[in-house]
Amino acid sequence: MDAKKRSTDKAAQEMIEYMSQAGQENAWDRLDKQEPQCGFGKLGICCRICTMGPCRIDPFGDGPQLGVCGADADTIVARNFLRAVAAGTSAHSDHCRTVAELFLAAARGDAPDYYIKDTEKLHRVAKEFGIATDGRADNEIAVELGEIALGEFGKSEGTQLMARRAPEPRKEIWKKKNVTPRAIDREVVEALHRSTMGVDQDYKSLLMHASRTALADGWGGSMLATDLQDILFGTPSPGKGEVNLGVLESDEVNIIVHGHDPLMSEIIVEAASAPEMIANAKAVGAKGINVAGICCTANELLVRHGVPVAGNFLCQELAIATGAVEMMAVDVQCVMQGLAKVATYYHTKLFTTAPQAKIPGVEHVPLEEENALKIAKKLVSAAIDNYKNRGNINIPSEKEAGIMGFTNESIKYMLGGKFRASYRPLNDNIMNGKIRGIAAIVGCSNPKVPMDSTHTELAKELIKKDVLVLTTGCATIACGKQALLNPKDALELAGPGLREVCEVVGIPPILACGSCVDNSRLLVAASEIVAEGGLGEDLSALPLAGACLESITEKAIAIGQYFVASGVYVIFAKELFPYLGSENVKNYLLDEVEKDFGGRWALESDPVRAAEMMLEHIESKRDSLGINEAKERKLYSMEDRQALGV
Ligand code: XCC
Ligand code: SF4
Repeated sequence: MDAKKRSTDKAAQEMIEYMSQAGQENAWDRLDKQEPQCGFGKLGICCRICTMGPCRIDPFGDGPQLGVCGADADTIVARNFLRAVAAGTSAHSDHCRTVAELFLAAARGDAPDYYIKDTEKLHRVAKEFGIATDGRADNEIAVELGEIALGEFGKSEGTQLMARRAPEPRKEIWKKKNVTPRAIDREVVEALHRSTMGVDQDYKSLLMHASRTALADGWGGSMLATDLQDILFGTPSPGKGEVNLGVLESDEVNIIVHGHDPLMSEIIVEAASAPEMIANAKAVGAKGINVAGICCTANELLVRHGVPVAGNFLCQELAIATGAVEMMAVDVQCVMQGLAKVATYYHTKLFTTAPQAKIPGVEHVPLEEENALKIAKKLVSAAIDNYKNRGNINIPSEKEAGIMGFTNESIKYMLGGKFRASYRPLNDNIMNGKIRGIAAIVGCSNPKVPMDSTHTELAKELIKKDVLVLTTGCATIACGKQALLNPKDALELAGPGLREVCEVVGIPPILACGSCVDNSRLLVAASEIVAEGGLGEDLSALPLAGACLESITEKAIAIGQYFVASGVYVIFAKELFPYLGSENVKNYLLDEVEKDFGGRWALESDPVRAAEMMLEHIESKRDSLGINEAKERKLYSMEDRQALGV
């Protein structure tokens, strides 16, 4: 076991060593035990959709080329891809539905511990949805907005309201291809239906529906989740935060919130700051209560409240192994069942809090809308009571500070000021070439890749080449751990053009934009950059590229596909893309899809090479826009002027 091969982050290396010496297993050890992993699964050519199977296609061509039903590799791989997109869309969207339900309950006064924090955004989104706002109470507007939002999941007619935010030519493309997303539930149900035995057996047709389903995520569930959360919990604005296991305190009650859905964790943060809770903590000998986050719940709390982040996905087990965590409350997604085992070695009390997510042996305390604060206080009290049970602790010292919490709103504000908030300065600096383009770095951590290495190397390569980087999810936390969200440190690594612009407008070169549902913020920002003018008419014209070199979940496939169907070039790590067992599917996703949507997938695992590919793409878009030509003053003749009609 070589901890350095498992992670590039020192704190994690230390904890990996520590767990190994203590004989405690984590994700890396379990991965070792799984090796060699199934070659059919890696290529996406196994099918167990019906009981005539499970079937698998021989990738070398000697053995069977068809499943019992006659399905070929194209169909099987395309179905697997579509099902991944559907599952990813479900994850983001079911999270959104929970938020929408609570939003509505809060607006109706049925969830007394929650209230609307950003009324400006409430009015803005309400107007966008055609809701009358003049002379109406905020709560009344919010009830109507909440009802419409919930309708987005199951409405019997019409398409996603958020998709209207896309540039006109983009909407035309979606219309022409018949992929404008309808009700979210419908797209997911149809995806599952199409991919059952004996239904859709044309890989192109299956993949086209993958686009529609993914768009229901990006321009539906995810975007709606982001906006409703902003209205309910406040729209983030850039602020300081700290990242890595060193945020755990040796002399305070440490609470970790982990997962994705901020409903419970928001209230836990509130409960932990209640004077009586702090007094109780002091009564048991602690100096206070420290709440820290892991995964996207962490991102949600960080960008809104500056709550420190203990780590990203692969840090969850390591955090417990510090022995300093009194309580961990988990909600949905990316929560390893392995936590339950690790927690048995320590005093940590683990709770599941989302009705959708339980773990055997772990106490389940579901959030109740009417009693949220009371339940949160119960959890915080359990943490305080548990402080006395602490044994030896081993908290790595590493932590880094950075600026996080950039949104479409705040970027515009920083660029143009309160009264003239606008993307104009950004567009101008892209057009004059000081900034070459924009890159999105998104994704997870995966034990198959040395933790944080690819996200951070890629980010460094890109800013060095004057590309402005926007990041979300565990990739953001990776950047944070390596001080790349610290504006001073990051600016030193930035190319001269990017650096100059960042210094003038006061933004760092890597913008931490929040959780994975907040990838929708990038879609909105890109649409507004198009609307600002000068960089083409559609998202596909922008000098923009995305990358996800460390991923784990089906959600990443859904995100990738909605970016592609929105016209964006997306690079993914080849060995984490299990859909290459069909030449036709591969050709479509890596090439032909560009004719349909202007975006496509590309596969590359090496961050330096991926950065080059993104740059090539960005420069080719700049060429097409005509902003790379050396500008010469054109002397007009009389005929030229007449031709111009001036
Ligand atoms: Fe999960 Fe969102 Fe991936 Fe991190 S980045 S491992 S999905 S927590 Ni979303
Ligand atoms: Fe096999 Fe076809 Fe059934 Fe899949 S759907 S398990 S390929 S028979």
